[in-house]
Amino acid sequence: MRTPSLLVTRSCKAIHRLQQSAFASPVSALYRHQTISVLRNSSTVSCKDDRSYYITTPIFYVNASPHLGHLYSAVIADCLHRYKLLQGFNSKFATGTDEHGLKIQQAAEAAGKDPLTFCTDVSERFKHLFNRCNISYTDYIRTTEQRHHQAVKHFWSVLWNKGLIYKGSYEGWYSTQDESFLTALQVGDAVDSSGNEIKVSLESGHKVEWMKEENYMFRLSAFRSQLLDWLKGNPRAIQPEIFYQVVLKWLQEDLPDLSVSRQRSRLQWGIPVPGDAEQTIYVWLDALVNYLTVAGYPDIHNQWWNVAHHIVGKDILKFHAVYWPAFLLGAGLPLPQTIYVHSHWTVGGKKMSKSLGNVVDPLERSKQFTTDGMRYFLLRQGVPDSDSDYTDDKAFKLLNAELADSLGGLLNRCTAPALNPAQVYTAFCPQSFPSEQGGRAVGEDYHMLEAVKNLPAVVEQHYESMHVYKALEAISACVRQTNGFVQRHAPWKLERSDITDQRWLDTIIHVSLECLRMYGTLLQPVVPEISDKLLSRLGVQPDERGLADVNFLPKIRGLDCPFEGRVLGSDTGVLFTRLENLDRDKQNPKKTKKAKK
Ligand code: ME8
Repeated sequence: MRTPSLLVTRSCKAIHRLQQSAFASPVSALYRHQTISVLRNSSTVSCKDDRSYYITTPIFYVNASPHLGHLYSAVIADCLHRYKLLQGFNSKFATGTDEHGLKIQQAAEAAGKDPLTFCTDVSERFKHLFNRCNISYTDYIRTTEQRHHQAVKHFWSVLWNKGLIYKGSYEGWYSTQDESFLTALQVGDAVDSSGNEIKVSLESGHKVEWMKEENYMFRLSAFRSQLLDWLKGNPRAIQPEIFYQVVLKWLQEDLPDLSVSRQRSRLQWGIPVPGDAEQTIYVWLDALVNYLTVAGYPDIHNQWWNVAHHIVGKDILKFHAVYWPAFLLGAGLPLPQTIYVHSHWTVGGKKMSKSLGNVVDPLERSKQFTTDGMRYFLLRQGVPDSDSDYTDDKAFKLLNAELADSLGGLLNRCTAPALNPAQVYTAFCPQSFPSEQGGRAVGEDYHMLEAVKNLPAVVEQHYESMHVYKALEAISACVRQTNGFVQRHAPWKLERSDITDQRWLDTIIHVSLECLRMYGTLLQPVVPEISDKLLSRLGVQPDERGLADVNFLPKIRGLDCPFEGRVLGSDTGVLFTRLENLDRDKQNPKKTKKAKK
């Protein structure tokens, strides 16, 4: 029988060979992707060069300022990126702006600016928001950059040389707002704000116009069965499952060829079709290639392209789960590992939009709730499978309850000079809290330890499937349990002059500090500043904060605890200051006063 390590080495070599090989046909590209997936899944230990990870957000249109939904996608991606770094991966994280197309051309005209100046201004606003919210991207791509033009032109030429693009004519509906072509079945009647009858996209509600043009078409119809094979062979390629099912359904319907250029006379703001200056490349083909540009395409790009994961909103699922994989198959490139789809933030049950005037400004809110507060709220309340409704009140309540009271309260208790006058990571006493019951700890305490010990595995599973809210729910439940543990044993009532009581008090604090160390470590991807403050206060050094360093409560297993006896960090500041909801307090002064008592 072959040993597992031999199998792994062989699988790794085979994956490497497949990744390096050049493929000519769409079928072989699909075969390569599937074979790599099978080999990866068959390896019990990850290959060395598997320690790379590449995560992307959509690149955002610069026709308007960023809103809460844009920040949400960026925060999810940032959280996964930071989590992968904690796991010891070499992670690349890209975000940026989508700057070509009719929509941008018109927005620049309306603003009376030349398109590039207009794009630069708005792109800078996105960058400012992301920097302010600790979005730790490693690459910020703008589609107006030279490196991207080169990648798009090269990509187009590959498809053209394979006979996958042909000159034809398109006649049908087009939505400039969505930069998308629609069939008659996707269009309905509506009335605009001036009372005129118009046609709109049934999916987005945006206005559509009839368009008839000579342009270039991509043979999308030729890829239907390969796309189906890909999805059937990779049921976790699109997550969550409901969106996977949506895509399967689309692929069972008609899949007409796709127009991939516009006449230059109508659209100047874009990349010209190589060899035909009368045509401009369709903005979605241009935009999707950004993921390759960042990976290094057309030069060496395998290291990143083979481990690519996309985060997208449900509004752009078809572009990412149908068009993009078809383009990639056509170009003989591997398909993304995962497309993580999230639903939308609504306000008053409606999708945020400028015309409805219900856009939530993420910059203003991140000042109000703090950066980490905003990040925590989005990830704790945002559910990928269904839309979440935003209200300020929800944010106030959640952040005060979970960050200020529960987590902050626990830290306060364990570090309060009254209970911990020496300001140290107190000692654990095995007689008070033996590994089996028999000391002063009770059954519920052992349950709590079990839950905290299992937390890294639970959190990992939820982070990996983009269910960050479930990871945070699990952490929050453990924090409550730890508070319950302290409350149950009321260390402030113990008799300090009694040596056994003093040892038990130190043990209660030691256990609670160990729990806090666990929470601080696991929360780093979500609330980096709060985690840093928490871990620093516990005296945990920056090189002791990886997932591999967690090693929860070793003393109960008779092992040394490197933290025991250490002096606590000197910053005694509040972990998360309670937020005052001034608007609500103004409306309900009595209620607020009472609540404060
Ligand atoms: O579609 N809730 O850009 P875009 C949650 N340029 N997320 C939201 C949201 C909401 N209400 N509104 C927007 C484009 N988003 C293209 C993408 S990628 C190659 C090109 C997020 O500025 C969500 O991720 O319209 C959505 O898919 C994306 O912003 C759309 O941003």
